[in-house]
Amino acid sequence: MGAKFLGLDSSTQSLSASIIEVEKDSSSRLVYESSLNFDAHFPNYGIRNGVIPNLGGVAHTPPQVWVEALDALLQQMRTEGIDLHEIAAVAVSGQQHGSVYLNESAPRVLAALRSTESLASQIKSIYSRNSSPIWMDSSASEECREISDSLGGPAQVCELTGSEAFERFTGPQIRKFYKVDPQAYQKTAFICLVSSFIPSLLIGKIAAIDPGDGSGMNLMDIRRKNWSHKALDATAPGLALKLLPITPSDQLIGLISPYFVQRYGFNPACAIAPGTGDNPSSLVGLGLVSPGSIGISLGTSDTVFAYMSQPSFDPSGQSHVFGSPTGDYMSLSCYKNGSLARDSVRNQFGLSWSDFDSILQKVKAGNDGKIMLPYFDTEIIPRLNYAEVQRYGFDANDKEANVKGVVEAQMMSMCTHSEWMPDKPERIYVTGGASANNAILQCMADVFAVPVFRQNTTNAAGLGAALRAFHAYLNSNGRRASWEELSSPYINQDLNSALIPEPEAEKVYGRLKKEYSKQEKAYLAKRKS
Ligand code: ADP
Ligand code: XUL
Repeated sequence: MGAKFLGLDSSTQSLSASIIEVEKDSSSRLVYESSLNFDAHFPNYGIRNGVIPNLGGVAHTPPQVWVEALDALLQQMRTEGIDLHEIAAVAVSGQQHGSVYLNESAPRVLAALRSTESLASQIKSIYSRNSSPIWMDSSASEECREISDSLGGPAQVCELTGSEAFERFTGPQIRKFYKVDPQAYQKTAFICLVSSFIPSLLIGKIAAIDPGDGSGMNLMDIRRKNWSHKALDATAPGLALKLLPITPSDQLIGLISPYFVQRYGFNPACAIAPGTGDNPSSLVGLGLVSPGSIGISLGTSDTVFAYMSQPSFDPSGQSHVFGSPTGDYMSLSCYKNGSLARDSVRNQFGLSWSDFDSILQKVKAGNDGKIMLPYFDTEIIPRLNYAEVQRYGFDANDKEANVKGVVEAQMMSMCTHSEWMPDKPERIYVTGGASANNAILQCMADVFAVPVFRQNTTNAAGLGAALRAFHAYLNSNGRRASWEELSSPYINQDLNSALIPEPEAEKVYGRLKKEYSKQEKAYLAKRKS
């Protein structure tokens, strides 16, 4: 039996576990997956789809949900008979940008956890803020402007940090916290991301942030991969003292804390690798460790991403450059109207996924000229701080047109807005909950006009985390395995199982993409005037 590595993915709606087993020749296979949905397991927090509902543009989650989920998932794994003693190393993938605010008692409390009591009950006093702003928050526009002005304008912020200032990015959120509640900000001794908070619980001390998730903050110098003091100063006073230095992705950050050894049977020698964001983690989970293919994640957010050897910026300023766990870079475009927009159409008409699927297949490519702009919620691309679905040639009651319209719009928007990415994709690798849906993937293949490949799992972020744990573990033992080698067992090369563009549909979308862009431009111009 080979060594095992555990990836934990703390995403918007759930916490998931992925275990890989490694053979002597370093090849590995996925041997276990499980997931725990936040809404279903923790109804007492009143969250919906992982978020406190009805706060307008504010999107927060109580971090205690993520903490309770960690205990509950490990307990569930034990109950299923998983021997956690076999795990050699663990890495975490976290929803990006979300931040957790801790007071000065945190290091003491984390170092002294007793295995007889739950994590949540022991750490409830370590927060300087009870809820965490997450990536869906769109309420920090003023702070984005202030940071941008102070750093010389949007282009300068992008050149320095890899992205223009965005509402959901951690820097603008920290600035907002400092302005709204300066006393609580003052009492904050440490600021973590979701991807460094969970590892902090695992090692029993505050864990550092890696370049992959650090680049989602508007605080990290994207080329040097350390904090930019100019950006920190533009954000909030004393911020440097609240952040640990950025840690390289391939170096272990500690051993698992005795709490997890005693409570769940982990081996005391089990090592913890740095956490990173779910998109950087998916990048390596999908094997995107060199140019040529793109990844699309159809999770709560829809994202389009690709490996880059050097930073190259979106001229429109709508997308991002992040660090990649390989030590290089990645491009990323993110949409807020992803799964929840598809869910909203499905729920409106009371459809199952299989009904949704049948309609998508039945209605011809092009939706008889009917076009939707799918802004069920505020949007990131294009940047909109209001929700307003636009329907051209149909209304909200037309079931077929709405189902086809939402998916076509999402695919056409992702395709047209990722044209800036340096490499033209030859293949798309997909992940995320909705990547289980063939009809959605067929529409993707037709719109992008390239084959779409699925993995054995819909959670590349969790798989990527397990692979990162393995990579950092090898590195710490003086063995440098290439990312190509580590990720190759998971790359689906089988064209027979891929979704192939249909020539007629491809032609239709060739025309319709132009029409979609025209409608989008006209709508934005109308809203501006
Ligand atoms: P996250 O990781 O962001 O929490 P997931 O990747 O787990 O989210 O995706 C969750 C979403 O997957 C749900 O909101 C749901 O809309 C979508 N989903 C699940 N199954 C299907 C399906 N068969 N077809 C389309 N969408 C699906
Ligand atoms: C990426 C982004 C989302 C979150 C949640 O910039 O905001 O994809 O990582 O998954």
